[in-house]
Amino acid sequence: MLERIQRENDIKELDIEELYELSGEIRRFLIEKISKTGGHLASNLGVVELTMAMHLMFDLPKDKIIWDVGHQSYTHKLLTGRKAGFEDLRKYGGMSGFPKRKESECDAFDTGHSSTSISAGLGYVEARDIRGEDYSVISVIGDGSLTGGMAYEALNNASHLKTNFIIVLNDNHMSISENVGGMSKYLAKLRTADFYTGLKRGVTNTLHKVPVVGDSVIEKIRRTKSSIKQLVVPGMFFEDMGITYLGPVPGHNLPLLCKAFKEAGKINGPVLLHVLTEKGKGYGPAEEFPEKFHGIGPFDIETGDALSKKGKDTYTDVFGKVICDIAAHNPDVAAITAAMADGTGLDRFRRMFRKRFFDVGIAEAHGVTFAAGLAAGGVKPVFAVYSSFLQRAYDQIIHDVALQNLPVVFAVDRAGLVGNDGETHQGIFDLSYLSSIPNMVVMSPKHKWELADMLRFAVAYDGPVAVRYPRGTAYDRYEEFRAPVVYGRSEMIYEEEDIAVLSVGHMFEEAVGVWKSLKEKGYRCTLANARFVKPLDEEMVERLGRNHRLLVTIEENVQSGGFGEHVLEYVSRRKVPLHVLTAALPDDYVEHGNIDVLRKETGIDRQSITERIIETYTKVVEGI
Ligand SMILES: Cc1ncc(C[n+]2csc(CCOP(=O)(O)OP(=O)(O)O)c2C)c(N)n1
Repeated sequence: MLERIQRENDIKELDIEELYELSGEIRRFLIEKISKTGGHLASNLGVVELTMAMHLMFDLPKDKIIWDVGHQSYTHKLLTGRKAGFEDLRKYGGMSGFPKRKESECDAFDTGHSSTSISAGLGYVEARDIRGEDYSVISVIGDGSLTGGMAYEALNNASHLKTNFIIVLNDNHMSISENVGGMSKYLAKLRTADFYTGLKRGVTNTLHKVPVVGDSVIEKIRRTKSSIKQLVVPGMFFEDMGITYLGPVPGHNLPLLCKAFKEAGKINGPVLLHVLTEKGKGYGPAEEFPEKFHGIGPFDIETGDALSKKGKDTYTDVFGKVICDIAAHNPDVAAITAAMADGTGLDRFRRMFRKRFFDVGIAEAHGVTFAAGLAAGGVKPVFAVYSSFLQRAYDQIIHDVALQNLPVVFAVDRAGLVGNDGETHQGIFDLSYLSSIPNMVVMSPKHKWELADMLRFAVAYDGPVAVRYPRGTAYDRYEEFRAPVVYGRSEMIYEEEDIAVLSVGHMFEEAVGVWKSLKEKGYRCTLANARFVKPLDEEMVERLGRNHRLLVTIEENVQSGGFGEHVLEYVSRRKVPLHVLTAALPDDYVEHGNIDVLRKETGIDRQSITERIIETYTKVVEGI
């Protein structure tokens, strides 16, 4: 059947038996491909029928399907003629793991971060209505993503609509791990309601047909506070906001899903279609361990075991262990995650210090202000968060934390290039956005021991402080370089003259390579580790200015506003006699791919940096 799907809307040629066959083929295809390339499996297996139903009931690319996060769009990609793309899924130059407008006309909106789909969908709806156009807009949001505040802002804003807008709530009661919070509990109650009696319009119509039951009775039912109302009119939370609730619909029943979409399409206003799906559906290991199969590397299909064996500690592992050790000795330390307990290494903390662990849902902005509140109340919060997701909370960091100089620790994971997740997930802006904030201290460790030392320093520090470290194996050489972390002080590793290489955090590993090749080629070269991006170690810059001609900064962050620019600004302002060469990422978004390939492509691999240094130094010496 899959062979017959060459492009969008081809699915409409299949009869019901063939459609059932297709759903099985899609699942087998996804399991087989993702077992080789890695990717998001469990969420995709859960939405096979839901995606098929949308493709059957709507007309792409005229109608707009907007995925939230977008990690569950693989079936959508298959049904829009992108089967061949799965060979190179998430590889450099290959197909993205997320919807991309530049990849297909059928991808209505780019995503990667959560809780945006209702806002974007509402924008489409208003644009459609302003321009007098005629198409359907369907935003698909998971129950996990519905923990993000933006989703509520959008629902609130959508309530006035008098034209159709379909919001599909894809409820598998899971975020990456078990979903959290009051809305999740509320949805759990709705799950037991019957789809047909749950169709509010149906209920209203039925009541109208009974002679003695008039509008007043219906109104009374709607106004009562009793749980009986819940049985008659489920989804009151949405209904009371002016959003028609339809459901819950069994999410693996294709005919029922199609019927529900037909109903939803008739409503002149916003409608929330509550669809119940199972994460990992159709593949035993993913059904049993949906968290493990949320995003996974290559694995063995028979056993479900990951093919890459656990190697050395990652920076995340080191953070997870050290923060538990710190908390064991300091009862004031609390940890916060925004739905990423495992990803950030806080799973152990969750088990060990239940009362001091907070999963706030996919709500980074709230997480930051919540941390500020904890700090104001005397607790020492450590917010472990991915660099790209912390972007969401820029104002909260300024307004709620830094302005009041509150001692919140930001453990900024996945800083720098992250690889296969691509543009939306690269953590390449944090040095710029954090170091522009007054009161903020920004550090980055060169190896695993320094991460431990910096975390201890950060927890003891009385003000806002960020420690940023990357994805992947923690560097475990140069253990002997472990001088105590001193506020605002960098670290000299090897001192010579002429050329000085000053690196930030994990780029130390590349810097060592650069330094070695320069030495091999006969250059005299100093190697130093910045440690602090803010405040800048001005003394070190002055010291290097005395016997060097070229200072090279190396960081995995965009050039604009990054460490190199801070050094440049200082050198220029204080007229330090140094030429500065900044190795950083260009003013651009970096697509998906292997990190080594991406570094090469963006010119921050050791070979490219070495070549640039030699070229620049030659010019400096020749006075060009
Ligand atoms: C702002 C932001 N924070 C965190 C994440 C990481 N993340 C990706 S998917 C996901 C869970 C989403 O759960 P849900 O919406 O229920 O989708 P499901 O995977 O269960 O289908 C999280 C936390 C993200 N993409 N964006």
